[in-house]
Amino acid sequence: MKTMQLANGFATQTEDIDLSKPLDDDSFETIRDLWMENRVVVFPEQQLDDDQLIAFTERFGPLFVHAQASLLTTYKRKEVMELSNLDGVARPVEYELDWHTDQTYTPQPVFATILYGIVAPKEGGQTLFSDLAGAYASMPDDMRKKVDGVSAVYSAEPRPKARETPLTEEEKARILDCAHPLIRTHPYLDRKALYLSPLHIKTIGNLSEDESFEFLKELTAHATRPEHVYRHTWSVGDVVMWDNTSVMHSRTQMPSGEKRYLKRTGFYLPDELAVPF
Ligand SMILES: O=C(O)CCC(=O)C(=O)O
Ligand SMILES: [Fe+2]
Repeated sequence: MKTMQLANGFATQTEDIDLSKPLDDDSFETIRDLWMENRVVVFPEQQLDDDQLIAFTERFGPLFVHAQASLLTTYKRKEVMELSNLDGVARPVEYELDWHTDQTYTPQPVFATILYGIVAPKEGGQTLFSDLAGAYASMPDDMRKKVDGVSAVYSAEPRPKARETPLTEEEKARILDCAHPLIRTHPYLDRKALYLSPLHIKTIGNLSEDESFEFLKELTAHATRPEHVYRHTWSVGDVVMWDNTSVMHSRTQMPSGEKRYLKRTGFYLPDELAVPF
């Protein structure tokens, strides 16, 4: 398989793979290894219907369904979310989105998220990735001491109310705050990463909310230094798959008038590896 490195020590792009066909065992293993090693893989020029997108996703693990069901109402199948600002969609997704890691506010967060580009903006609406494994490796000792053995408490209500999708009463009762370690060991690799979701962290260790916020800013600044970031500019047909145990992501602003439409799936870890450790 031909690949091209996209960023400093992580993120890669394949050049000759068609995801619409069922993957044989060898191709599957190769892609899985490539993805876990590189945390982010871009598969350009794909053409997938929903069944094919689901079949590809499901090959890797149990299909993800979003904890916040109110986010799903724009689409037919609960395993496929739509991020769209095309005319007529009920809730246009076109706002900037702060750094986060998916579903950290659940006890067993989703392993991978997959986005598939159907309409790409000419400008803006990039997806940015921060390499949290690289950020762990480059972390200064004094910072590492402050995260080693420490947990953070996560909440589904985003800190700045950026998402315009507040929890319903039912969701508030069901999706409770939960804690995860700030240093996470990869479920399959001998590799540690900072585990961070700035959009969702409420408190860190014994710090107050204000102190936690200050420390979180320091950690985020370190993790998003340019050498740890890959910026993905969307083209129609791109499939981008990332490892939520090892990267966090954000979305940049889009000039008004730009159109963007992505479909989104994901898969979970098996239960015995699913709780971050
Ligand atoms: O729209 C994007 O670029 C990213 C959206 C996002 O955070 C996600 O799908 O998890
Ligand atoms: Fe996300």
